Amino acid sequence: MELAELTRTLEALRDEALSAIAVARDLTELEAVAVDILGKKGRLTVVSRSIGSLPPEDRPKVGAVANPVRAAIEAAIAERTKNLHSEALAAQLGAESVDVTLPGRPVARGSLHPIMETIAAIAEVFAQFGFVVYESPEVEDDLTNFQMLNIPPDHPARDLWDTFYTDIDGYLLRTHTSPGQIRVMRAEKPPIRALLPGRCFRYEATDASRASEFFQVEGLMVDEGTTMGDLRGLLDEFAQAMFGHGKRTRFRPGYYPFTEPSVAFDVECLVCGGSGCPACQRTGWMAILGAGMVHPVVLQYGGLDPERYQGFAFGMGVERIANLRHRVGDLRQYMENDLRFLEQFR
Ligand code: 2NL
Repeated sequence: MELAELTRTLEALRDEALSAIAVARDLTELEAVAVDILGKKGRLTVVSRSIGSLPPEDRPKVGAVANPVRAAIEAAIAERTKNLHSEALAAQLGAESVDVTLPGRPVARGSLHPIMETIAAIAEVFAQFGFVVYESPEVEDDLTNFQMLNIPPDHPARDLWDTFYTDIDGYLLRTHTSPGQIRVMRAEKPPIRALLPGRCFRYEATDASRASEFFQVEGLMVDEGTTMGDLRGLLDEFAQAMFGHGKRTRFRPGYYPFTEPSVAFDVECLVCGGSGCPACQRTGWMAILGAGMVHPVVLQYGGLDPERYQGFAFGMGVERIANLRHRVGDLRQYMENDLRFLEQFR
């Protein structure tokens, strides 16, 4: 090939390459153009090789044409590569964009079981008077559940607590949280202000007001010079906080083997306000809890000197308090775990 023809071929190749580069729609097409022109067997490469067959004096002249042609093609490929990359990135960002103004997916929130919510509300009131929450085992020994609470083995009062016994001699499911209070007395030095919420067990047939599993909260205060007046004042504050300020309260005589004297604590009927209605059996009062001054024998079992220390204790059924708070009629609902019931307490 002679010089003039070679120059035309190179310029034609350049123009063809530049327009092919310009219309390449993606990096794959661009790469195909680059291989076709600049590759080892590419057309520009092949033409450039033929320079060797020209007479020596012509070679620099063709070189002066061929080198800028190669440079122009390489520059065009580099430029197009850059542009295709940023187009691809822009397209990807456009497709993956997040609309931050869309409403979020709602999070399914759980809620406290009404019994746990009631325990928390009770504990919050007594915490304001310095009572600390303790926990204690659900499987107890007979000694701590009964004997240390002044209930000897053949005492008729045992009939008050129908008990689940385990197959390990001397061990049972606690019938109340009182054994936990014995454990607190044995572990702590007065002044003691303890609150013991927990699950208790009694061998009973289940109906709307009785269950073989239920929750209790018990309180215990022991110090020098603790009186029944302190108990009355504390329980009155509790009733106001739980059931409404201005509610009247009263003590009635009661009986428990572990307290002497023992009382029942009533609040004026939340339904009729004291005038008498079916909800309070026409008495005008609702029984809230039982309480009393800790029996001296029980203090002794707790490792405390009854000549030096006095104490009061009280116990309440959590389901009963929850029924009053939420106007639930049947305590079996607390155990069925039916979400249609539980969702009402959010
Ligand atoms: C009720 C009555 C009560 C107690 C629990 C208690 C604990 C010790 C000593 C003395 Cl260690 N007493 N606890 C006292 C009176 C009543 O519970 O009917 N609860 C549902």
